[in-house]
Amino acid sequence: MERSLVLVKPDGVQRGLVGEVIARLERRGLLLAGAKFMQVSRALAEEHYGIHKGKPFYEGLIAYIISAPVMAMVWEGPNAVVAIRQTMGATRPLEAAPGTIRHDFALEVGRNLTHASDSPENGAKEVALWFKPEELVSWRRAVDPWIFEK
Ligand code: D4T
Repeated sequence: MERSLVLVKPDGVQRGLVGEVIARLERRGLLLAGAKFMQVSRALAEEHYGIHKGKPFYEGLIAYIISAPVMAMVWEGPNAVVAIRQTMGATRPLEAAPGTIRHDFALEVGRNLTHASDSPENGAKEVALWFKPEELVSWRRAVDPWIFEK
């Protein structure tokens, strides 16, 4: 089953939106496989956002993600990466579709509330970067056959 790292970033935590994000992912039918409330170190932030190093927004992005605690989670399901990014909405909140988290709760790209992995490969990489294997729970819900076709 495909996995994605999901972060409720510091702005989402400060604004009391952790429950809202979890509720929307649960309601969609996705399965929670891990969660931890944590302060992100600069080292982890730099590794996670390594691809953006040198870009004009890089320093601000690192400062933002380490500014206060985040809720880090792993969610899984069929095509979880695409499904979760759809629930989050476009990176720039003004381009996010109505009904998505970023449309409904955000205005600026530098305060866009959440992170979600952008490919299954990056999902696996990011889950391994943020979580130890023993922090992940492999389980199934009784309702899964009513949500997952296979
Ligand atoms: P994250 O990684 O936060 O889920 O964002 P996305 O996957 O949706 O988008 P991204 O990797 O292109 O950008 C990472 C992060 O950088 C911030 N950002 C991005 C910014 O502050 N200014 C910008 O111009 C861009 C492109 C927002 C998300």
